[in-house]
Amino acid sequence: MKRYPAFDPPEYVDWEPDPGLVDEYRERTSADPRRREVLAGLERQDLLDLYRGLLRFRLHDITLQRWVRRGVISKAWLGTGEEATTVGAVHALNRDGRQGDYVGPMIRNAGACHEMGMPVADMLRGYLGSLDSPTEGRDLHVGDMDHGVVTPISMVSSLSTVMNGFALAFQRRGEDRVALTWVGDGATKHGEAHEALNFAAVRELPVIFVIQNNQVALGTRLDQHHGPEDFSEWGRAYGADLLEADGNHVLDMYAATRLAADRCRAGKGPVFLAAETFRMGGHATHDVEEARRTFPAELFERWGRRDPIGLYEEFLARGGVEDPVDPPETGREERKRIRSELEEIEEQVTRQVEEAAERALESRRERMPEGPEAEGGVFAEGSPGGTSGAAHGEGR
Ligand SMILES: Cc1ncc(C[n+]2csc(CCOP(=O)(O)OP(=O)(O)O)c2C)c(N)n1
Ligand SMILES: [Mg+2]
Repeated sequence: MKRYPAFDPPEYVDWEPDPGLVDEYRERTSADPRRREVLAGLERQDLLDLYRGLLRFRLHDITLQRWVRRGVISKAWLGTGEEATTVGAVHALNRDGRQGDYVGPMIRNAGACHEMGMPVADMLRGYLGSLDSPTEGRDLHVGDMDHGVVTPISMVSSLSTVMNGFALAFQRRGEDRVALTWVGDGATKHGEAHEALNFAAVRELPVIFVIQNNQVALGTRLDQHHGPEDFSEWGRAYGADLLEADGNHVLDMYAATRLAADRCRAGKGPVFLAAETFRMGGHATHDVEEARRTFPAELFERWGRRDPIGLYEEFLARGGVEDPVDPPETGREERKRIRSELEEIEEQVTRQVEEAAERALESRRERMPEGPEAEGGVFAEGSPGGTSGAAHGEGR
C-alpha cells in the first residue's frame, strides 16, 4: 500500500518484504490441518475483502492522525500494526446485523465497526461529537446494534461481562449465534475480566474472548504486569478451550476465529483466542515518543517488519490470492497484474475513507449539538412507572 511518511511509524515508511517472513506467512496457512481446511474454503473475493478491510482500518486511522495534526481533534487511539487481529476475527463471523453474531470492540478495534457494516463516516462523526454520530455527540466509543456492534464504554474489560450476557441469551434461546470481544493484555488484569472468563467457562457460553496481547498496557510493558511469557496457559486455568494465533496474520486470525465460532455453535464454548501482536505507536497519538522509550528500538524494528498489511499484500501477490493454502508460483507478469488489482482496491478504499471524512466534517460544521441536547435520551422514555420528565434527566 501507499505509505504515509507524515503519519506511519518510521518502520513502515520504506517497508520492504522480508523474504523469510513471507515464507513463514505462507507456511502458516497450511501448517495446521484444521486451519488449512478453513482457509481452503475461501474464495478469491473473500481474500480481497480481507485486504480491503485491513486498508480501511489503516486509512481510518490515518484520517484521525491527520485531524490531530490539524487540530480538528485533540487525540486519537489507533490500531496501527494490529489491524489483522480485528479484521481477521470479524470476517470469520456471521455478519448479519441484528440477526447475526455480535461483537464488542474496544477503541483499538475500530476496524470491527466498519467491517460489521457501520459507515466510516459515522465512526468519524463519533470522534467529532456531532449530533448525527451514533451516540449523538456523547462519546467517541461507537457501536450500532443494527450492525451487530455493541457500543463499548471506556472502562476496560467491562465489555466482557456484557458480551457474556448476549452469549447467555443466545444459549438460553437455543440460537446458533456467537458473541465476540477483544480483551487487551492489560484489561485481563481487571477483576471484571476474571469474572467474565470464569462465568463463560462455567456456563459454557458461546463467546469468544480474543486476548489481544499487544505487549503493552498504556505505559506498562507486558513483563511488568504479567507473570508468564504469554497467555497460552489461561485456557487451562479456567477450564476453557484456548487457541493461539498470529495477530499480524489476517488469515491465521480468520481461521482460528472460524474454528472458535464453530466450537461455540456446537455448544462447546467459550474459546479464548490468544493473539500476539504489537502496538506500533503510543497508547494514543499524544504519547508516541514515550512509547518509543518504553521498548527497545529493536522490538519496534522486529514488529515493524511484520506489518500485517505489507505481509498480506506480498502473500497475495505471490500466489496467495489464487490459492491461500497452496499458492502457485507467480511469475513477474502475474505478480504485476495482481499488484495492480490490489492498487485498484486501495484507490477505491482511499476514496471511500476520504469521502467519509468529508461528510463527517460537514456534520461538524452543521450538526454540532447545543448544550441542552446533552440532557435528552439519558433515561429510557416511557419506562414502566417512569415519568416523561425522567427522560430528560429531571428530578433524578
Ligand atoms: C477499568 C479501567 N481502568 C483503567 C483505565 C485506563 N486505561 C485505558 S486503556 C488502559 C490500558 C489498556 O491496556 P490493554 O488492555 O492492554 O489495551 P491496549 O490499550 O493495549 O489496546 C488503561 C489502564 C480504563 N479505561 N478502565
Ligand atoms: Mg495492550
